[in-house]
Amino acid sequence: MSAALTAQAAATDTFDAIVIGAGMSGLYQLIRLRELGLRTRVLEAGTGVGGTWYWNRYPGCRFDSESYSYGYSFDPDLLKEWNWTEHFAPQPETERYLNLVADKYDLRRDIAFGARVTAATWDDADGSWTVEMEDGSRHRARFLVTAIGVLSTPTMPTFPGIEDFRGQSFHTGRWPKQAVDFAGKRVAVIGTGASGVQTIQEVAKTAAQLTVFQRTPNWCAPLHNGKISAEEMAEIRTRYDEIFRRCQETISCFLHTPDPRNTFDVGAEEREAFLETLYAGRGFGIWVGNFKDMLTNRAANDEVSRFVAKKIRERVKDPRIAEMLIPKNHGFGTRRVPLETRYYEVYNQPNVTLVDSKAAPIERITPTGLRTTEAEYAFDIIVYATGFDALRGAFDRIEFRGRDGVTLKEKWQDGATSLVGMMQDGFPNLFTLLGPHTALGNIPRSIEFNVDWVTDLLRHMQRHGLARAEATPGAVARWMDHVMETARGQLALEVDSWMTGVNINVAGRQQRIVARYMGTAPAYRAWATGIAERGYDGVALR
Ligand code: N01
Repeated sequence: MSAALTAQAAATDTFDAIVIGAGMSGLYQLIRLRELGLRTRVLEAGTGVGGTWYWNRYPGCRFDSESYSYGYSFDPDLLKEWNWTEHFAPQPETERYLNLVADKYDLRRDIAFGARVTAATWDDADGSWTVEMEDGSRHRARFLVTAIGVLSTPTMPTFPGIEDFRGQSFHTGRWPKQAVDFAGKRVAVIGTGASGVQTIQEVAKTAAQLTVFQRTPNWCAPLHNGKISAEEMAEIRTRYDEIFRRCQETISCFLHTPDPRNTFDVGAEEREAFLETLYAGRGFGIWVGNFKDMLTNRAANDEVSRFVAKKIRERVKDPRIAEMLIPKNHGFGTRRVPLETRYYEVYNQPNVTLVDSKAAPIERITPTGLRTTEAEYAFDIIVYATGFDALRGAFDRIEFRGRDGVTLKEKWQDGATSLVGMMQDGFPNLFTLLGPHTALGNIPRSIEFNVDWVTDLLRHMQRHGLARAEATPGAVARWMDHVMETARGQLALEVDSWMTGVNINVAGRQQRIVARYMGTAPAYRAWATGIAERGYDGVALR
């Protein structure tokens, strides 16, 4: 290790590296930093490891990626040891899996739990970050890695009266550890994104009455989950190399990737048969494995929307409810497609009511329920499935102050910028693992790549006795031009969603922007790898 990296390691609150967050990226980053011999501290706001899979314990929460494509790929022993029990694992299983990883690598000894970071300030004279905690304590480190997630800052509606409600209320992204009993209860679910859909189909099984407040319907598609038998798991294990290779080749690291044909390359009958196959298939096939022009060609997109609308009409008995559930303001796949298990059939149950909260907006939460512009409702439990301040919300909650005294929030006032989502000019030695404009998709695959990229850069610095790394403004500008270029012509940009940076509940998040990298994961990796291969071209090192 270079002298530059060891000089600070003596004081108890001083580390070589600090990682914020002990979710999937933070845990893997800790493992890699230890390999470099760096004294590392992970600061985690929760009381356990798991990040997304620690906080989101709402009923029905599970993967939408095939389990065996989602787990870590870096450790052959872990792959041998761990058995997935369902094609799309439920949250408790994933939380157990991440705890096993923490145990196996003895990670907890380097993690501070219940440790919420409020600020991080770069000291240019000293070449280190000072990290401030909610309890007033401070830590210092030469390197700061954010592993704070993409969808980790829950947002509540701005309705008045939320505090006055006398029943129980929960946000899906901050679900309590103790089980919530819905049996015999009058339950409201507000929000019908991926979290709402998973919650609704589960709560409908036991609630006396479930009232769903839907402002914008989403296009949902069947998950087709199933148990994995011991024999099947043994067979999957023999294919891990092939599975992870496939994830490296596909556009967003899922097992699915677009069909090479355009929608109208084939006749109507063949097209319908293809869509039927996708609809009957597991996971994201119908979204990510559809005709390759489905998300850029309006007529092609209309074809798929028409097909899925037909399915909704077949599945929902009451034609009026079916029409309420069919999106009219956006085409299929232009927002994140929630995957479901008998979601539409829920609306055939006598205990379930769907309310159009665009036609009759919620005016306020009352002590006994809520009031819309048209009616008053009484509830025992209100579930807020109202989403997250996605992508940059977690960054805004921490005051990162860089080399020139400017905060990241100020720097990003007109939109976030970065070098491959992982580095910022003006913020030396700050590595933002799932920062804005990294490749998302099947996220653990992106996490492993990004962590390895940061680790390789730090190794390069060790080898060459370097203490500082900072993206150059020119490299950031070139990357951002590429980000904008890949977004051109995408129908998703015409729709409000977290993917276009819109959140009605957060000030300043009303305008659609290019909020994420919209190119392919292989193109993303090629760009980042190119930087490394050219000796960290675009990164000022000294
Ligand atoms: O959040 P969302 P989410 N009044 O933003 C409504 C990932 N995820 O937590 O669409 C009334 O999608 C809002 O309405 P509208 C996945 O990437 C993954 O469900 O804005 N309604 C919308 O219906 C997903 O995309 C998995 O009109 C209000 C809902 O709340 C992302 O997380 C599982 C409202 C928010 O939907 C976010 O999903 C779950 C208001 N004031 C989530 N404010 C898996 O992989 C918001 N809404 C399994």
